[in-house]
Amino acid sequence: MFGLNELRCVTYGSASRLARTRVMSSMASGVGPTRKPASVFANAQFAAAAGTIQGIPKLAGKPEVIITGRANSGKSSLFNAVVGRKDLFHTSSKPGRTRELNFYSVGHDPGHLVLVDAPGYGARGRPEWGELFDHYVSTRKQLRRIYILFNAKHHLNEYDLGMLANLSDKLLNSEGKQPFTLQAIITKVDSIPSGKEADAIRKLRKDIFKAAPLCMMPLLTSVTMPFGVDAVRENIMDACMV
Ligand SMILES: Nc1nc2c(ncn2[C@@H]2O[C@H](COP(=O)(O)OP(=O)(O)O)[C@@H](O)[C@H]2O)c(=O)[nH]1
Ligand SMILES: [Mg+2]
Repeated sequence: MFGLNELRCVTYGSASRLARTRVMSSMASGVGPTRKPASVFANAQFAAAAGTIQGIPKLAGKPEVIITGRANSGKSSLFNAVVGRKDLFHTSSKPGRTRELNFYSVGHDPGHLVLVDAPGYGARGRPEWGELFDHYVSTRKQLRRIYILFNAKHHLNEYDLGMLANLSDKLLNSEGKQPFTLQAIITKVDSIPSGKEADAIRKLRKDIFKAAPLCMMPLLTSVTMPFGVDAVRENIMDACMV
């Protein structure tokens, strides 16, 4: 086992920095204390699924974030942890189970924001899932942030590098504006062999930065410990300005 302090050390203290940023920005805008994550993420519910480009639902235009990553990187598990549920998002030890974009509204009606779970990419992915994801990312007006997940136990592979390059290309639109931001998350940090945590995380962080310098510094998570889930909640709230 390894200590939480060691992990905090390698995150550059991102959780506390985020909390501080939130306090400072709420003071700057004069709006007073922001909402509590527990109330924002309460009452999550399935809203719609899209297996084709034509099927992408309009919904009410609430801010959205989407999660991507290789199959099995922990996407659905992390969203379950964020909303405090065990099985709202379908998890599986077998890759390739999510075949559609799944939209979940979060918060009491009409909801604060929408979480979008996506099929994994990689050797077991399918070209039509990639087209669906690409179309959504290129056209969705309410998209605020993309979360790209990396399993702490793996090195980046050609699919990860391809996705980071693809998303980097989309970070600036034809008018030179940035329609959304890109945030990396290193998942399953509990599964790094003891004593190798700092090296493994440092290497992944360096490789992500090399591939996509505009991608934000990875957050670290484990849903089994659990670790880092609050920081992800705060991060989503910042992205959606909730
Ligand atoms: N040890 C560990 N296992 C995890 C963690 N997150 C997810 N898993 C497991 O990894 C597998 C794939 O998770 P899932 O969320 O379905 O991945 P997805 O395909 O990216 O949506 C499941 O067996 C999960 O129980 C974590 O933080 N630590
Ligand atoms: Mg999944």
